[in-house]
Amino acid sequence: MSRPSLYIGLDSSTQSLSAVVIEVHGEERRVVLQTSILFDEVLPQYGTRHGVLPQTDPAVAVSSPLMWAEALDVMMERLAHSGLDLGRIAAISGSAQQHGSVYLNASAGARLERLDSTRPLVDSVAPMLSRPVAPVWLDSSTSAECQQIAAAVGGQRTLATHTGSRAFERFTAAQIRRFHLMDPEGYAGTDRVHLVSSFLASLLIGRHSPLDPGDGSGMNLMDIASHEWWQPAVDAAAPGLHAKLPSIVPAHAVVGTVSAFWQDRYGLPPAKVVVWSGDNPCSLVGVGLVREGRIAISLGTSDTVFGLMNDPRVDAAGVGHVFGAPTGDFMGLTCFSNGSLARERVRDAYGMTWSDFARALALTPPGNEGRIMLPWFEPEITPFVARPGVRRFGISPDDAAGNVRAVVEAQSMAMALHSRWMSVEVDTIHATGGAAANPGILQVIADVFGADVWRFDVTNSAALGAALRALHADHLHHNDPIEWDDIVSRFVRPLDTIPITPDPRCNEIYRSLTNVYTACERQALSIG
Ligand code: XUL
Repeated sequence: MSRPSLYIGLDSSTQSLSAVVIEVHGEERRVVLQTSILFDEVLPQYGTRHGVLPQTDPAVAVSSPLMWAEALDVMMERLAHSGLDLGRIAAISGSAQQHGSVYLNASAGARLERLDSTRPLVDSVAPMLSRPVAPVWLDSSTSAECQQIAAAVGGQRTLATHTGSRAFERFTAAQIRRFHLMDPEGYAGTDRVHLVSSFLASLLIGRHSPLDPGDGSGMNLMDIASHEWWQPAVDAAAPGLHAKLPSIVPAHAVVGTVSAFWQDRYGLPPAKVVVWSGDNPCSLVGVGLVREGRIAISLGTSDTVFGLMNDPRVDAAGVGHVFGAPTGDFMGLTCFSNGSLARERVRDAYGMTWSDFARALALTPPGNEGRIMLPWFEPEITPFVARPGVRRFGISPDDAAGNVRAVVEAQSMAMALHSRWMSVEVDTIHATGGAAANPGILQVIADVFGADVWRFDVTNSAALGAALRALHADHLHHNDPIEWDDIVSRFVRPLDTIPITPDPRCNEIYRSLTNVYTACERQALSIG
């Protein structure tokens, strides 16, 4: 009988680099290792807070590409010493926070080919950078550039129809444009603009890696239907940009093998490297969504609502995004930046623990007696709020329990309201992320959506999704394809035997409260 194969999924998220290793032996498939490196703790020399470099302007959010590279070095060393039989690694793929961009100079191509395995990876990477920092998805400083790009291509709707989203501040086109305008010399000295995903894949394979349609669709530059760069947007972003962009390959493409650097440094085999993707496309398969009809809610640094779509239905109101899915279909996604961040702020404001927070939720009535909060502690992506500030309607800041319920209800109603554009009939929700451990929060979500909520033990859903993509691509490569349903059913199982079900009376309450919430949002945004 053949030896079991290992597949590695890496996830470079905002705050950490994680790895999930799965073992496949015929019909037997299981996760054999999960491990994470928290950037702030393990690599404090870079000075990040929650993975982002401190800035005086709250609209600016950048991080360090060298920190991500060093984390990859540390992770590979960790895997090499984990006791795994490295010779059995069949393929590696990866996931990374979406939208972030890394700027490399013309020497990068040659330098990638001769990374010095006797020295830390960062020593070889530092001279490749044409910009020391990488803007990340939390950045909201590019409103002017968004307007300029939208105007140049004939308006937001045209841009959304082609690229899957209207112009968004954190999307790569606006970020590249701002770099070109603020630092023309730095832009001129840039030979290749990578996403975080393709940058890290390049370090693994020792040459410039292409990117996949899932991450490519987070740039406002790729034609969502043809998976090619959409020239009007590319031209609108910055001069000469087309030549600086990676190529786009299908999500199952093998882009190279683990380079000599890793073989010599840690004894890794020349395993296949499958193109990396964004964390949301990877999470889609990591939470088992390979067909239309269900959605996932990920309660993490950002809260995201996403689901697979058979067709690229674009959001007319412009809050949501259409990305490519690893299955070759599409996915709809709406992102909220005040996710765990807002829940933590409320918890901390009243000196609570998470248990106190859960108790406060349990002690307050669904609907909170009609009281509403808009929890915009930081700039918000959905709806777009440039200047943060918490708004309270009928609720006193002194009412600790009332504020706990208010933040959870507001977030749930915002998720329901701003995901309607996907036109997915939702009867089942897959909940993941840290806050999915709190059943009280999931009950509010079930009641607001009127849907069953299943919890999944996938704090590492993106890394797991990347490992599953590696498995899927490797089998395809050997003309032995495995159906996506089959792949996810072995790995993605709910934590509980029964779901959290909606209470019809509470669902009724939230139906009318969502109208009130909508009016509050509109008033706060001065559009109603
Ligand atoms: C999605 C988004 C975030 C990041 C988080 O559009 O901005 O979910 O991908 O890593």
